[in-house]
Amino acid sequence: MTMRPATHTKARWRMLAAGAACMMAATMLQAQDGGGDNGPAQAVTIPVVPGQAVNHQGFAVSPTPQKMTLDKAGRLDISAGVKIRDKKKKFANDIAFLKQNPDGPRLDINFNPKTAVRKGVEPRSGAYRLTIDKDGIDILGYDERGAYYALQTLRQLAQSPAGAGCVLPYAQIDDYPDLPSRGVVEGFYGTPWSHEVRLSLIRFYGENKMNTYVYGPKDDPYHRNPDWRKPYPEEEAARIRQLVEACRASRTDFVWAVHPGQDIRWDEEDYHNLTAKFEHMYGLGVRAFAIFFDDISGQGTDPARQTALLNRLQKEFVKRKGDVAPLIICPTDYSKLWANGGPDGALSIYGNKLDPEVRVFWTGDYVCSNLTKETLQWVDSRIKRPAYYWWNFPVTDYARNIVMQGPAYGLDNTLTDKDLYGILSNPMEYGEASKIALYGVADYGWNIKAYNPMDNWERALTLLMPQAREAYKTFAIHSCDTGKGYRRDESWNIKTFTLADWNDAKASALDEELKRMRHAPEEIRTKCRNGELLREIDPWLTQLEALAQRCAKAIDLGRNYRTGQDDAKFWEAYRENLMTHADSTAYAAHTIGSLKLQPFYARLMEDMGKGYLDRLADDLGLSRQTAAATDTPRTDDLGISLHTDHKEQALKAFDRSLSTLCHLKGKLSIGLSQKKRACIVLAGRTGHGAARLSVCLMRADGSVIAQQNISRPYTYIALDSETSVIEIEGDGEIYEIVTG
Ligand code: 14T
Repeated sequence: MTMRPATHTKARWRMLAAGAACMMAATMLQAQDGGGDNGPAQAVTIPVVPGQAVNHQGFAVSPTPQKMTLDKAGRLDISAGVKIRDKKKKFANDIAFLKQNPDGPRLDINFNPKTAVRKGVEPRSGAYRLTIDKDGIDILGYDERGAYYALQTLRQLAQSPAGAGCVLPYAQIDDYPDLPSRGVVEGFYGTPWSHEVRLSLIRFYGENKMNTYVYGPKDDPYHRNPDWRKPYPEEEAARIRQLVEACRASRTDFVWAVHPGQDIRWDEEDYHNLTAKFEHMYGLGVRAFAIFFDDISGQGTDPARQTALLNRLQKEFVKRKGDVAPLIICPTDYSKLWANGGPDGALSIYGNKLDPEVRVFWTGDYVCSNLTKETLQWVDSRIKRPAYYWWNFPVTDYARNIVMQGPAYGLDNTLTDKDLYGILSNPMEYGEASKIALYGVADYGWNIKAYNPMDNWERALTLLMPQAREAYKTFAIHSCDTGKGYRRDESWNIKTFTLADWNDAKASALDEELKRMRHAPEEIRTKCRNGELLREIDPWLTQLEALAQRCAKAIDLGRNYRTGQDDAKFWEAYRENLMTHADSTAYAAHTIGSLKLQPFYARLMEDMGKGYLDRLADDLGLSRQTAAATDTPRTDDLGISLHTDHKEQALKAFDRSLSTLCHLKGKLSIGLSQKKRACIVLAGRTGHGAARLSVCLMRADGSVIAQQNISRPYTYIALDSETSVIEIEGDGEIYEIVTG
């Protein structure tokens, strides 16, 4: 994996932060329940997920058809097979889901633009009509792709729970895509997808009527500098050829992207290097190309040169070949955040000079942002064509500690192909786990008005993990927010609370969800049949369980806390439920539930900790004033003096905070400048072994009054009037010492 230079990364954060600022201004704001719900870290407001689950009565088709009339009273039973007439002999590999039977009801598959249009099928690639009635099944595509899509619809109906694999409702489906292009751009930083994952995704594109896969992984050296000029070595080349073939089977356009901008020279030699590479890719079967100029500096960014290059390639390569699709360009100015919108800016240069057939990528107002009418009006008026939307979702290369499992939302429902040419999602390096989001993108690009993000997400969960659907939902609902940049709603099914607004009903409701969370990982691990998906999400499943565990224990602690009984037991359980350094490190690497649940846990623990220390102080007759937390406790105020080689460390045992502790190795001597009645030591171990500490009480002359071992986390030591020094010695962690 290549790393970007630090300066680049910094700039990137500024941009992403600006994105978050815009999100705050969003009109659909989440109603914050009960105040303080999310703790101090959640000052941002995140738009709620639009839409809601719909009852599809057992027949869900993906993507949502434009017009579908089902007559469930009529049923065509194809359990004994169908008699297939594949007029053009193109679909032999697409009918494996059907049993064939020369005596069964007939299935006619045909496509032909003229006939189709005459019969009212939309005149565009991918359009089809599917009819199912007592006489059999008719498929008429506008083109081959349309007929293939009709077969996908038929397969989905047959495999629907209500169809039980073979009983179809009578149906008339007139369907076509809203946008010419729908699909995926493998354009993220990080480990590129494996060959197997790519093949699995390519199947998924076809099944869900996506028609474009742009291959442009940032960490493929033959895609960008230094090696974009070189042909792929034999093995890699063979794999690309296989991808192209798989795409052909999925009726998906394979677009090979080159990223030459960082070191391109605007001379004949590099022009020929580029065409030679294109020829090489053409030889591997590639028939569509993109050139990326994103994230570069230097002479490669020159929009006039970029334009001249693409125009020349259109003329001398694309047109000359005759069977190559128009080029796609990713501008250096791919987001409004830094795009020069002036008449001399890159976008206007494209608008005025770039071959009108060339498609132009656009990510929106920010790098990761919502798809709005405004952003398209802004860019389209400059590039003078409908932009090609590159959606940086569910990509997580800027927040690598999360796995994005949330709904695909933030896409305007009123757009048409006049506003944009297509939508491509830039996914995560976890290809299988990206399918939830891709299922949404497929649906949106096909039928924009009907797009219902929440319903789509619910359907995706069923499709992707039918064996453990509810468990996957539980995992997914707490795996949505990025924590930075492009914020996403998360955990919308729960209401959290604080110690101050504790409510038993809320506590038990949350407990129920936490129970589901605790059991979800095991359920998923045993029942999910997609091994690769399991491997991808495994570390987050572990964190889901741990998070649920500590939240549930925090609630239990809350119940104990509120009874106000047994200081020793409370501390033992409390300390057990603090995150160790290792816990925090693991959670930081694979974060889940960061919008609501982790803040809930942290806040509840903190509030209980403070309250508990106050209580101990009360018991020892200290005023709460004295016990109030100060960042650097003043030993004078506490009536003590400390004698140790590590005073900084030692002070942490007196700072009235349980979230800081003193790792004691050796001796800590506490001089009592005021008489004290008792001393409570809150100690413990993080990780392994019990604390091994001993306490020695001494008179002013150094003579010993008493000595005892501290083996329990909570130790109460009664002091007599002669005690003037408390010496603690050994190896262990002291969270707090309260004397009074
Ligand atoms: F080409 C673009 F449209 C684009 O989005 N480029 C990259 C993309 O590869 C990456 O996956 C995505 C999400 O992080 O954002 C772009 O990368 C950036 C964005 C920045 F703001 C790289 C540096 C930045 F400063």
